[in-house]
Amino acid sequence: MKTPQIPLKAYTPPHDALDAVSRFHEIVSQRRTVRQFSDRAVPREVIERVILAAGTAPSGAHKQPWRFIAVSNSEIKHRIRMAAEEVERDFYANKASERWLKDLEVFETTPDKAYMDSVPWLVIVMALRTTDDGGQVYYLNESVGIATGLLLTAAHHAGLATLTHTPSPMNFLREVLGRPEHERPYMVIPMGYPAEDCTVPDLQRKALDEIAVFIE
Ligand code: IYR
Repeated sequence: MKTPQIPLKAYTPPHDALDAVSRFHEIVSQRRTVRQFSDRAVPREVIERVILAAGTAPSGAHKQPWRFIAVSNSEIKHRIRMAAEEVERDFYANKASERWLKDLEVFETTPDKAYMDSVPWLVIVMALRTTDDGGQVYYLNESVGIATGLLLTAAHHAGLATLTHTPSPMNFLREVLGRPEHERPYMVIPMGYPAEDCTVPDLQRKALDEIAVFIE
């Protein structure tokens, strides 16, 4: 059966294109990865919408090969923290190269992930290695990467701070969360308001001529 075609409802911004994209850039340029979170509550409805926004991502053959596990349960957050810290202790003590540790100095990261207890939500992104009924998926990393980018952007748009955390290995998540084999843990994303005294490293973003090449 052929999928029916419908007319595209094209999105027209309320401002001209340059004005619209400039406003958007202004908003997203304020996003920073945060490692100090407030315990201020975030309603579940907000997280639901953020996830719905992530779920608008394009995906290979529209298989939508992602699942977002949103955890506010203190006991489960704590179990994730404990397991993640164990993995990170091994990373800092044994796995990371000298160069890697040097590159991380500016972020002052350590195996201590105390914010995983205080942050109101941990959103764990799962990449589906097959569809839920065992079917093929395509361009899995690209698809889930785009969805995760939208998740971070939607959270930022709602005033929420995020952190992209990839403890490695992170198989423990499937067990702690009771998730099936075909869900591959992709990223752990603490999501909440930044702490009032939150600081971030003074980093600069690359200029346009460093990230873009125009061939006209
Ligand atoms: N996963 C570790 C180390 C770490 C690695 C990178 I690359 C970062 O950009 C930040 C941290 C941790 O979370 O501490």
